[in-house]
Amino acid sequence: MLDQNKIKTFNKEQLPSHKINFDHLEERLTQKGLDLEAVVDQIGALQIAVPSWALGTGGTRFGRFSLGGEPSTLEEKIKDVGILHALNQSSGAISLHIPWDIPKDYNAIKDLANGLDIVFDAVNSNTFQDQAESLHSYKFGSLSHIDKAVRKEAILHNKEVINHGIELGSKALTVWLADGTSFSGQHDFRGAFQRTLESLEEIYDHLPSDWKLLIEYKPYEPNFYSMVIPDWGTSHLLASKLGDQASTLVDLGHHLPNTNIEQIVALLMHLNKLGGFHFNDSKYGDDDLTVGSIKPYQLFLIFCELVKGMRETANPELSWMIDASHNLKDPMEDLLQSVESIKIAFAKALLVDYDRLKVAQSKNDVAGGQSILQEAFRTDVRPLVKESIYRKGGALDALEAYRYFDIRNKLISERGRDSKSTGL
Ligand code: AFD
Ligand code: MN
Ligand code: MN
Repeated sequence: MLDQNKIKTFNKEQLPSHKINFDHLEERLTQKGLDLEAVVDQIGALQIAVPSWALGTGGTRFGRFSLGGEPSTLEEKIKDVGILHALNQSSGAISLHIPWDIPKDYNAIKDLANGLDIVFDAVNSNTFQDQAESLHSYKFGSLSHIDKAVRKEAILHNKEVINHGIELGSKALTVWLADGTSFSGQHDFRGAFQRTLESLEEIYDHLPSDWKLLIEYKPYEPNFYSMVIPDWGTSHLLASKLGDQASTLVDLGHHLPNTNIEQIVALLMHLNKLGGFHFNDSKYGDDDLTVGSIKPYQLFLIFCELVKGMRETANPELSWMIDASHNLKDPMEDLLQSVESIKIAFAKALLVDYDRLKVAQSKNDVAGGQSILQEAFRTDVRPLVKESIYRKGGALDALEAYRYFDIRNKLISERGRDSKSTGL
């Protein structure tokens, strides 16, 4: 549907001179001893995994308004990520959700992804919905369930998810548990924690030696009184008890209002236990809104901790993934906006003069420290992001190009107005 020549034609119309103007930045970067080429390369190298479940309309418990042309097979999902990646050259990975995305033919799926320059990031298990072949119900939990038989089934499911991932070249399993309670007295907190730990130990033992186990946390929903893994501390405690291959996954929407997420990111990196992200944004809860659309300064501060952490800690390679649910926007447009927000926050964080910041902190120069950060945040880095994508053959304006090529209508004519994606 999209090839580099078509994108080149689009770019030529957008920018006949083929020269993106970032003179104002060049001088500033040089002043700060930053090499423009290196900054552009770093921005270009950042690849953000697209969640397979977010390529369709997510819906809420109050309804779902599909817009048609949605991918209803794994092949179609991979093709959609291929379109995004052709446009922004920054979505070179997909995160699958099992059993929604079980390949029928691993080699065919790998060839399809490979042909689109896409790799498989973390695979996600699902013990929050009863599966067709489920002998038991996950209604009262899974890895923490009081009934050993249910726990065994949930453990087996996670091992199967790892096996699917191994076939596809994935190197990480993300475990998010819906386990918890909605009423006091429903279960014993310590017993539920211990059962969860022991279940995770069995899953951990099944991990290949080059895999990661990413343990996600969430303070509420679908349970509303307690969750078995409610916060970063519990996730970190489990990851520490399990071993070096286990770490914490930070989903930006999984914090109570006003939580200082950048501090959590800093501490997890200090402990070499930050495994990766599910990027989104929220106003009130796990709203799964477009990352950077509500709190762009928070996203920038998170990236400042990431840039420092990647330079100063031994934290392992991160999994950069989006996790959002689109109800009002075209999912593909939302994902293009998400990736752009992430790249802009990262580019701004690269511009911060961390040496000067350290000096300000050593003198308790509060205003000085704040202005160093805000000066970078207030810099328009879009030309750098555009250049990093343009050099790799992407579109100068991915969202504009998506509309210019009328992709949604092409998908609707190909797949029909009623095609619905599986998943959340
Ligand atoms: C829901 C959960 C959690 C999980 C995702 C995919 O809140 O974020 O990572 O589904 O399973 O959003
Ligand atoms: Mn998530
Ligand atoms: Mn979530």
